Amino acid sequence: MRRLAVATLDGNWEHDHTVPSRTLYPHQWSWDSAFIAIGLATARPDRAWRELRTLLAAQWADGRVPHIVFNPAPPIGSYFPGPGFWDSARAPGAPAAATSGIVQPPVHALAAWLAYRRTPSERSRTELAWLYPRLVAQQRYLTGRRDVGGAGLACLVHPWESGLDNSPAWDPPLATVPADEAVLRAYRRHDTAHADAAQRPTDLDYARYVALVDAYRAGRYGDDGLAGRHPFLVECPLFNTALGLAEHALAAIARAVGADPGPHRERAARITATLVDRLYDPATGAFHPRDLRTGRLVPARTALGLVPLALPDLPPRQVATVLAEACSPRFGLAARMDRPLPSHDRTAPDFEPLRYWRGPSWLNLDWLLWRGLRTHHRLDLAAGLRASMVELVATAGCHEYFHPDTGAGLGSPAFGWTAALLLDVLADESAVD
Ligand code: 2M8
Repeated sequence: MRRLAVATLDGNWEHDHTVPSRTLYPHQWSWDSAFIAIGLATARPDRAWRELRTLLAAQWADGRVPHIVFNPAPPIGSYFPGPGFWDSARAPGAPAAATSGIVQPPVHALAAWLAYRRTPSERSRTELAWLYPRLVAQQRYLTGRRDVGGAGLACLVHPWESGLDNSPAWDPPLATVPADEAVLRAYRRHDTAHADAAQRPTDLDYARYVALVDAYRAGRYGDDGLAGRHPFLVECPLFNTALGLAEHALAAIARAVGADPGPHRERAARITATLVDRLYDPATGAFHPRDLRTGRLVPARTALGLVPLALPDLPPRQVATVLAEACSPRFGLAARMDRPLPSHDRTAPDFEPLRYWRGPSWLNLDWLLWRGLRTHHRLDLAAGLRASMVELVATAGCHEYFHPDTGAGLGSPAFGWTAALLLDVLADESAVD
């Protein structure tokens, strides 16, 4: 399995970064690269650092790390929306490379720290020292310009920023985004040429995704006054968990590079407390996104609501209730799992076992939860989830996602983070960080 995973990453390596998939995603994606670096550190450490360096070299002047860095090599039109649509060159503070204008969950500081822990050499320390101020600037952007709600959490302006593009969590806030399907007719989706349309977001979803990019791009990706004008503004539990994990990782990185870890520890504690205060629902015992345009929590019970378990300072009450939710028939977490963990409540009427983030199992969600289970000393459940991850890849290969009942492979067949995170769990059975 290790050989298969390394071969998958080698096959997706593209001179200075790894593509998530040769067919579906022929550029560099932000959170994919972080997960991929974690796996590369176990097998190709030089590439792990190169991966993160390439991504962070495309950071904007305001600190944002773009969700896509476009590789000029693939033919124009090989991915939609491509560099022409994003038109980042006209935005103030954009880097020389063509990029998108939005972000993804900030799992990069954690990735850098884990890569360093795997290969704690002098070279790694130099890389860590190069990354440190850039990772700090990324946090500053997210907790500053993106704190639309004013409480200290980052706000998302597009479902793509969550990484869980078409999660049912985004249905209510998306419903009010004007969807002009004529816009889509002017462009052409490419994903459905490479993957079964039944496993991808719908055309209506895409029409809204495009409308949201249009709206953000019209303001040249500026964040001033978003509250009054932008049609999609949400605080996401997964994204903000990553934000908190990043401060924990930055505290460790600061120690390693001779900087002060204190401010990072304080920020980490603040983010966890605010997450509990704003996104926890005692009625469900889980976390939910907050729609800033209505002020309300989104009721859907998706895997997003379990991810705060990854925070080491999550209070015991939330740890207990999130575990109860994860172990309920909705998600079926167990020391011996009879089915993979789904991305959405499998008892919900809108659960769709084939469609992308509306039901299928994903290794990055498993991995985040697996880390949380170890952090909170639930080694029995961590072992069950790990076994489920290994079995998925053993049976179906390094697929992008998996059928949550049968484990059959879905989406792209040679997917970067599936390979990378598998390498991490294979290399690391018992350590608690
Ligand atoms: C998916 O998102 C892209 C848009 O960013 C797409 O559907 O074209 C998501 O699964 C996202 O989480 C992931 O980073 C990206 C590349 O793997 O693909």
